[in-house]
Amino acid sequence: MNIASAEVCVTSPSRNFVTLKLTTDDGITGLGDATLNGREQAVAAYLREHVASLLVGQDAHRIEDTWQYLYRGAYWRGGPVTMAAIAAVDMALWDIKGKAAGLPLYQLLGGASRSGLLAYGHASGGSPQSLSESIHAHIERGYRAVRVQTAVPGIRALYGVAEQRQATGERYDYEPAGRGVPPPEEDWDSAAYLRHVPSVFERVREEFGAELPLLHDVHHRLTPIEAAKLAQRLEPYDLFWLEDCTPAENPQGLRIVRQHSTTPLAIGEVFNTVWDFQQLITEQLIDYIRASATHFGGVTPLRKLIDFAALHQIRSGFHGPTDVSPVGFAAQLHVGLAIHNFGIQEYMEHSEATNSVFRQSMTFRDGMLHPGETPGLGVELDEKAAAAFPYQPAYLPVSRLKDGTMHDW
Ligand code: EZ4
Ligand code: CO
Repeated sequence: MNIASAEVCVTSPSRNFVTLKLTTDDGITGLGDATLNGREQAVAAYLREHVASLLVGQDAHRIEDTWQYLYRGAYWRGGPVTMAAIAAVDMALWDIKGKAAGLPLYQLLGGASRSGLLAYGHASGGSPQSLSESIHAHIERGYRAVRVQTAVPGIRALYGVAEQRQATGERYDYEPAGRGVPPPEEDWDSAAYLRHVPSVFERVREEFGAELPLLHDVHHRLTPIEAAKLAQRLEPYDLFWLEDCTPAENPQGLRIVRQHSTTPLAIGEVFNTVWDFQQLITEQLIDYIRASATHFGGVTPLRKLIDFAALHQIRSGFHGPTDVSPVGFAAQLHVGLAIHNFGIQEYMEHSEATNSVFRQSMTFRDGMLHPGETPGLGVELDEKAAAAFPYQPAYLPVSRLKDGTMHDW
């Protein structure tokens, strides 16, 4: 069973997605997600110009060897563009293998280790009242865990707080990123943020009780000592995790956070290879792995990473924003169902438009996700529907301090 063709589809139903479709000489198709938010066309070009011709004629069953060929065989390796491209090839080959075997991917990974995956949704609010309403709305939709993001007095617009876009009259959505050029701008003030956030969790715990798992995402914006202060101040509110509290490039910074707090830490949604995680895992500096199949080179390396993490009692918390396509999301649902050290799965819910282009066997019931029983990944791309949503330039916002200094994402 050889690969006969490799085609790339860029479509924008609510936001841009890059999808690789491999077709074998006996007519089986496999899909892979290569979406890289704000840099989509770079990955599409990498696949079209540099990878597609290497794949045609190759044995579609040789997933490990193909992965090593594309990763190890290139002199310039790693980085988000390369690893998203390799991820798409890897996922598409797993999809094909599952369809050839007549089995959903999780069966090929060892079978189910649980009945479903605990999901968390994104609650947010510009005021205590609207935050409370957003948490209630999530619980009503079935969520048993929520991420809590909040507006901060003194910060005009803050990423992850959906309602602020109306308040500020800005021309962009928070999720997805803003469409058009240039990227929208937000502001940031670490001191204001540190003063405000603990009081928000105090109120949320008072209202919702001790049991609801609460998560919070800092999006890499604090220094290690600021993050340590936040993790320490949040300790009474018993977070499920504190996410991306410091810039991801500086793993030893988390030692300082660890010295001051037992708040569980999650990091790694922007990481691309196991090497980015090596020190964090071996030094026990994190509790949850935030990698996504899409930005980490696919199912093959994600499985190896999570098995490595298991040696250190670290669990999965794979990145599941709407900028991972339904194809990439399905891939990590299959991994999450099969592994032993599953922790939680982020779930942001794709739009109606996205779901009309990507038809999925995945289900969400009573707060639990399941990839379904369709052979392979369980996602089909409706190419006719996709063609109605051409690529649109779109960017995440950038952050500046009050004096104009660029700040970390
Ligand atoms: O901001 O994927 O935890 N989730 C997140 C996401 C990221 C987006 C950026 O593309 O941080 O919402
Ligand atoms: Co995040």
